[in-house]
Amino acid sequence: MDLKTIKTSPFNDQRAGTSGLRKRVSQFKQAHYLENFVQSLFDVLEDFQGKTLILGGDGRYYNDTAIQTITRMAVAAGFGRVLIGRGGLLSTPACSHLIRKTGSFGGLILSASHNPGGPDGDFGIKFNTASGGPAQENLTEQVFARSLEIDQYKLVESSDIELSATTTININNTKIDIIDPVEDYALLMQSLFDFEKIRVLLNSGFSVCFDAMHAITGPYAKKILGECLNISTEQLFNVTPLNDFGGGHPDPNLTYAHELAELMFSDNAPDFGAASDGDGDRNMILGKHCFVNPSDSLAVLAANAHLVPGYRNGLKGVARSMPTSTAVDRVAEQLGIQCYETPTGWKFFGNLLDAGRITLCGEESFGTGSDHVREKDGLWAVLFWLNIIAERKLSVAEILQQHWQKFGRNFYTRHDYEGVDSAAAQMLMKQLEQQFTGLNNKQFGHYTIKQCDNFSYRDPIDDSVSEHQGLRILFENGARIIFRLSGTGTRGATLRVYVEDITTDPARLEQDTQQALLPLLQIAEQLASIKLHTGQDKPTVIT
Ligand code: VG1
Ligand code: CO
Repeated sequence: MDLKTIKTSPFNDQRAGTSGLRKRVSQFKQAHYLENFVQSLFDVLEDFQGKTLILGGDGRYYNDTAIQTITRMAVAAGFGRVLIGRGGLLSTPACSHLIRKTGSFGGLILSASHNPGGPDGDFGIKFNTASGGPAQENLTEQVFARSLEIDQYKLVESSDIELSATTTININNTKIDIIDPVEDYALLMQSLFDFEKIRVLLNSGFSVCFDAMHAITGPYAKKILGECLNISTEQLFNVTPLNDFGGGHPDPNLTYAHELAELMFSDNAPDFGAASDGDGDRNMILGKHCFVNPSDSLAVLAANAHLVPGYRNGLKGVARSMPTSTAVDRVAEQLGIQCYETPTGWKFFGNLLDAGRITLCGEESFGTGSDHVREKDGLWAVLFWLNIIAERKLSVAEILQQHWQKFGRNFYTRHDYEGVDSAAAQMLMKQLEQQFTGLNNKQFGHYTIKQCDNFSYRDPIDDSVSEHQGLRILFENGARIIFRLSGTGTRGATLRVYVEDITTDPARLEQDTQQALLPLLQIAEQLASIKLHTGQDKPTVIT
């Protein structure tokens, strides 16, 4: 087939955020927009001729068109093989696994994760390297620089490829394989967890439900939870991926997965409930009448990992993103292993995982994962919890209570203010940071400030430094208030306020989170005038 070179001119907004390039569909649909980004990436990458590229996405609107375009460009660029999930589908963790398993050069994941989809929603694209993890900042910055200069891109003139069935075709010197998106991932899960034990738990009457939120985990849940674990189809909700996620927000939290949350707090609540996000890397875990805070989830997984086949030999170390609560730090201390604190975003865990410094890692934003892939992994976390429950024979609530009794409890909440005017959000951050020098040792009731800073991270493996990763107000007793602006939003700014306090007082362990954190929330308002700057009296989402 003929190669065609198309003239183009740069856009100036193709810098990757926390997790790849994420924009409104209307922006992505502009002529040459996607092509410019992909060609900028191919221009910057080296030595991929003849090698394999993995390609797939979460099935959102524009996924199909983008798959066709990228395949034509990958052929023109000289990849030897393009491996595409059937229907153009691959979850983020499954893509990461395939890159690693097949020894591919890298992969392109088409997703805007938890952001809404559809013609008026968002689209996104992210490049993962041979390790299976998201590209590091030095690469994404090179791509951005290239995107400001680009004047042409190349593609092969071919008709659309058929994505609906597994098959192999050749275009010029490139082999295109359409593969089952679930199979390899399902095998990986079976190698890590004791499916037989989980089946025994389920047969004993322990009831489980899962909400795929009309996103990518639908087919994975049907195979792994439905076929392998015999969970009935009535217990698997919204498992048909829709290109607009049924009009919902595929974000597994108490606000956007409210149907599941309501069920889990109702009289006929099952014993266990879980949900995942647009691209399948997040998880929300609920027990009967009980919500597991993601920071606690990471700590519980770390404390119980030795019960699970894949982690029986113990953990090398753990890591959490800076705003994630320090619950896992105390588990690490007891286990005598290192705990690393990284900036927000999975790309920062990659080096630690590759270097064998850590086995488990996680973020407060409903993301947990391990060295089995180089992304966070939603269904993996669900299976991990089920395996722990099958071993310990306790309810989710009992596991949490016992954890808090042993390690103390981190009260933790995140308040998101979405759709804030960008300039106003910047002003809030600037004015707060300006006060920092005067805040040291300042006392608010029984909270005394120990340190305030703008978090900066030096990667212990490659010494790269990432600055301005969030404003931290740290108190003497371990309490923290953190302010950050989101790097994944596409509409104005999203302010995230993370608040945490620690207690070991047995009488306080069961206290309501928002109640326990009220004094710190008031300090946050006092210091940052959140209502004034955002023009909102209350957060859009409370976790
Ligand atoms: C958010 C979360 C962050 C996560 C990122 C990508 O980023 O806070 O923890 O890594 O989303 O998640 P931000 O910059 O909006 O706070 V996702 O599920 O792309 O897969
Ligand atoms: Co996601």
